[in-house]
Amino acid sequence: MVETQVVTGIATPNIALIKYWGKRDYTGLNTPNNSSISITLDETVKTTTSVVFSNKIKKDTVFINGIKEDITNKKASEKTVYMKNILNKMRSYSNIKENALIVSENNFPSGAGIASSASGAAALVFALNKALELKITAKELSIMARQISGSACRSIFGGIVKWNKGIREDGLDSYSEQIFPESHWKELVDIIAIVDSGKKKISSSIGHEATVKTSTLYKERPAFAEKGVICVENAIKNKDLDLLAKTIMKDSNNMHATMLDTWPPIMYLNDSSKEIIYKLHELNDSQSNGKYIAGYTFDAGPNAHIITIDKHRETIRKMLKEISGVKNIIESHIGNGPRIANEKETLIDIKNLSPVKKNS
Ligand code: 2P0
Repeated sequence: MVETQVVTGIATPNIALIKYWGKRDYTGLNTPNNSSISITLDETVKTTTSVVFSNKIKKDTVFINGIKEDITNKKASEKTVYMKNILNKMRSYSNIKENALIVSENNFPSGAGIASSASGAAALVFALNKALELKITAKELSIMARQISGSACRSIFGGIVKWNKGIREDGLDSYSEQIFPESHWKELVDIIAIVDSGKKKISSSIGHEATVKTSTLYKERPAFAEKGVICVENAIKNKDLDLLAKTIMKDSNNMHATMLDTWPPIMYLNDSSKEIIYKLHELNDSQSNGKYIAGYTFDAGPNAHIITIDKHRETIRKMLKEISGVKNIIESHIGNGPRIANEKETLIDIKNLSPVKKNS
């Protein structure tokens, strides 16, 4: 890098159709007990991350959603430490050794039922790869992103993505790959029903570990999820919405059953989530041809992701509007993965080496 330049990466969250819950490693590798499949969302929901390296920056500085995070602080959160480790690792591969300014923002509220850690980590490693002139492959970026937050390794790709669990202790065979491009099934849509925009009481990281340690039911889960991965892959290949809907609902229910079986129990679903589950089963069971038209899936929170195709959007929206606990609805189709943004999208004021001021 001849002169200081700002690089901006944009990445979007992903929603797992077959879930990742439970790790083999808790030291920061985030290697999972089972493979998983997800859809990467479009830019309706996205994280934008700008980075710059300069000898005018006194120490590595990070702003997330307008708040300065001290990544050099010894009391920093686990995810912040993982982020610092990846920044240092990627910088060690580069000729660029200066300190970094990183500014990251989500265009969706943190309580929107969408995992911002996945898009955040993916946007960061994507931007760092370019800013540090590394030319690291997407597979390796997936491994880097996984070490900040497990599910982030799937947001490195667009379309339908599979995270192969891998078996190696060093995690080098645990990464994601695109199995179908976004163009394969364009009509597929995630209708997100927000029933609670508050922060979750138990973080995913704590939940993963507690479930593996204490749930008896969990012993069955990895094998069940692996079968689900094959089933979802076939359902998507054949655009079989009935099979897709049934498989993802069973997987979500299975994961939440292991959470409830954790000691002390973990319950992410609330009464409105349960009402959505009952209403969607009623709607599916009332179809005259016996085929399901949509499936729900819930992450580590009460907000529903209803996976369907455009043809049934209005029917689903009508169903959701009749549920009083549904506060907001967000819709996202399949996206095409991370990209380097243009100058207009930058979040860094290069003259002052600071975050750009809003409305300026
Ligand atoms: C998933 N979740 O597959 C599952 C479904 C939540 C339920 O991945 O500790 O934030 O950073 O590896 O990735 C949430 O877990 O956990 C998650 P860490 P992460 O999307």
